[in-house]
Amino acid sequence: MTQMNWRIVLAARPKGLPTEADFRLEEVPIVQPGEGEILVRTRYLSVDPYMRGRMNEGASYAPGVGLGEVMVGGAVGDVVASRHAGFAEGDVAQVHSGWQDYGLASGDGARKVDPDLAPISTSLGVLGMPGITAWVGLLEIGHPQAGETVVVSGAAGAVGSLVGQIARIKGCRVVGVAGSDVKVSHVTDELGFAAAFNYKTTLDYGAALGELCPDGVDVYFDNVGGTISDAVLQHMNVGGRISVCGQISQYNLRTPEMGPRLTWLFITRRLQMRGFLVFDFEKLYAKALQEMSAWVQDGRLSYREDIVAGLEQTPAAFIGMLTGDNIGKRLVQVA
Ligand code: NAP
Ligand code: FER
Repeated sequence: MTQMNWRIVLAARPKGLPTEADFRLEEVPIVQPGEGEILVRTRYLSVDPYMRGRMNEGASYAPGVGLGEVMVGGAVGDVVASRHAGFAEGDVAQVHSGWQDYGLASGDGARKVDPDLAPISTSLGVLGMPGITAWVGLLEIGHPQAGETVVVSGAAGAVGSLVGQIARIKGCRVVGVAGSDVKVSHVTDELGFAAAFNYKTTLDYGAALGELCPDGVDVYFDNVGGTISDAVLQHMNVGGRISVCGQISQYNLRTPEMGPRLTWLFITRRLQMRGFLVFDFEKLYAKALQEMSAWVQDGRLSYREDIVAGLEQTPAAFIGMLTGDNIGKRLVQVA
C-alpha cells in the first residue's frame, strides 16, 4: 500500500495580507529518497515572515514558490529513510522541507539535532535561524557596548525577544516596541527589558521614546520599519548604529508607504545603517549557536514558543503571526 503525505501548496498569489484561500491542503504519495537524500517525518515546522515574500512572483534572494508548489520553510523531524551516510533512520534532522507531513531533503543541507541537548523545536527558534539572526544582527552589526541604550522593534517576537535579551546580557539598557500590553509586560517583566511601549495604543511614538530613552538611542534593531522606525531614527545619538533585520510593517502593503526624509540625520549624527541577511553569515553559525546554547543553559536567555497544533492549521498560524497573534517563536506541531 502506498503511504500518503499531506502537504500545503500555494494556491494563489496574495494581494496584501494572505488569506487561507491562498493555500490548499493536498494528499500525495510519499516519495522515497534518492541517492544522498533523507526522508523526514515532520514534527515541527516553522512559519516565518520571509515566507510572505516567497509567495510573490519572483523573490530576490531565492525564487518564489510556484503556484501548486509546496510552501517552503524550515522543519524538524525524524529520519524515516536515509540514503545519506551522515543520517540513519531514527535520527532527528532539521531540514528545509516546507509545509508537509513527510519531506525529502538533501542530507548535505540537513542539520543533525541532538534531542538530549535541547527540545528539538528549538532548532527552528532560539537555536536555529531566528536565534542566529538575533545574534548576528545585534552583535556583528549593532556593536552594542555596555551602558548603551538599545531599542528593539518587534520586541516580543522570535527574533526581537532574543535581541533584547542578548543586549541585556551585554550590559545595555533595552527598550522594546511591541503591539499589545501583554507583550509589553512580557518583555519588561520576564525578559529584563528596562521599558517598552505598545505602538498600537501610543499616539506619539517620539514622545514615548523621549521618555523611555532619556539618554537617546545608540543601537536600533529594526524588525518592522514604517512609522515606528521613523520615530526611532530621530532619537538616535551621534555615532548610532541601525541594524536593519526586517520591515514587516511593509510586507503586506498593496501600495508603498511614503515617509519623512531623514537622511540628513545620518550626516549630522554620523549614523550607520546596515541591512543584513542571516544566510550571509554561515561562518558564524557555530559560534552563535554555541553562545546562545550556553546562555539558555545558564538561564540568562529565556525563549518562548507559540505552538499551534495540526498541519492543516499552518495557513492560519502563519497569517496570525503576520498580524501579531504570537508571542515568541510561532511553530506548528505536525506529527
Ligand atoms: P515575529 O516577530 O515572531 O512575528 C512577526 C511580528 O511582527 C508579529 O508578532 C507582530 O508583532 C509584528 N508586526 C506585524 N505587523 C506589524 C506592523 N505593521 N508594525 C509593527 N510590527 C508588526 O517574527 P520573526 O521571525 O521574529 O521576524 C521578525 C523580523 O525579522 C521580520 O521583519 C523578519 O522578516 C525579520 N527577519 C530577518 C532575517 C534576516 O536575515 N534579515 C531573518 C529572520 C527574520 P506586534 O504584535 O508587535 O505587531
Ligand atoms: C526575512 C525577510 C527577508 C528573511 C529574509 C528576507 C530569512 C530576504 C528577502 C529577499 O532577499 O528577498 O525575514 O529571513
